[in-house]
Amino acid sequence: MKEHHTPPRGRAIARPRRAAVLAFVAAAGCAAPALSGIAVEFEANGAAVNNDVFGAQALDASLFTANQNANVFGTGPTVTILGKGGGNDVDFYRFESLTAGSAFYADIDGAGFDTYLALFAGDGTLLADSDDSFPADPGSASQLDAFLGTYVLGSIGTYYLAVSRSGNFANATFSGSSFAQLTRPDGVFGGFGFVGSTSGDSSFLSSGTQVGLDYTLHLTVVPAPGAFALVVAAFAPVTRRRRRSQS
Ligand SMILES: [Ca+2]
Ligand SMILES: [Ca+2]
Ligand SMILES: [Ca+2]
Ligand SMILES: [Ca+2]
Repeated sequence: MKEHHTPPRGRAIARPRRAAVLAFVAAAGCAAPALSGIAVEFEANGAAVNNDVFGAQALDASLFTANQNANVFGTGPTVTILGKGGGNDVDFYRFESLTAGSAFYADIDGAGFDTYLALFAGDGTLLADSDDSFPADPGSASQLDAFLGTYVLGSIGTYYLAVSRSGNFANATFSGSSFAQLTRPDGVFGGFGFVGSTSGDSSFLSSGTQVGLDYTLHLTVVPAPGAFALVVAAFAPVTRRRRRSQS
């Protein structure tokens, strides 16, 4: 039987742990402050405030900045999240894809436990998941650090990425041969993408409180080729009208 749980609504959101962010920046050897691209998970040890889509921590588009971290593939818009998990903790993050066909990948580095990642559509339907990553990618000492992607986000809109411990997997099932291997940016296995998994089922086998084991999660969303040109084209008529009205 599925376990029903109600996430606490009176959430006590910890203020961003600035000391932790600064320590991370120092450890990463960043010469200039790059705090706009870093988010700190708001969950506290012993709490379970972001264990489902309803409590998901929002990642504002402004957090995604051009990647300069050697532990992340490419230079695409990336946000780095300093999170904590372990046990049966599940951490959901919410983000928007601003163009249809954006390329997405999620990269766990330096986790203190065996991590698993699952990607969900805005309605909670499981799109892809991944557990171990062979060989370990830059920034990971262990292949137990999960890597999910590259996955093409088909439409503009909301998506969710969840982090949990390996073994505490997403519940959704899929039928037949409706899955395909994903390819990491460097050409090796990057998890599985699904078609037709249980609609709207974003539940996990278990949901528990945060134990406090560190992980670093990098999310990269690369706009589809030509998307920027389309955005410019969409604004061009407005620009032309404004110029005429000024003359
Ligand atoms: Ca990495
Ligand atoms: Ca957590
Ligand atoms: Ca959590
Ligand atoms: Ca793993």
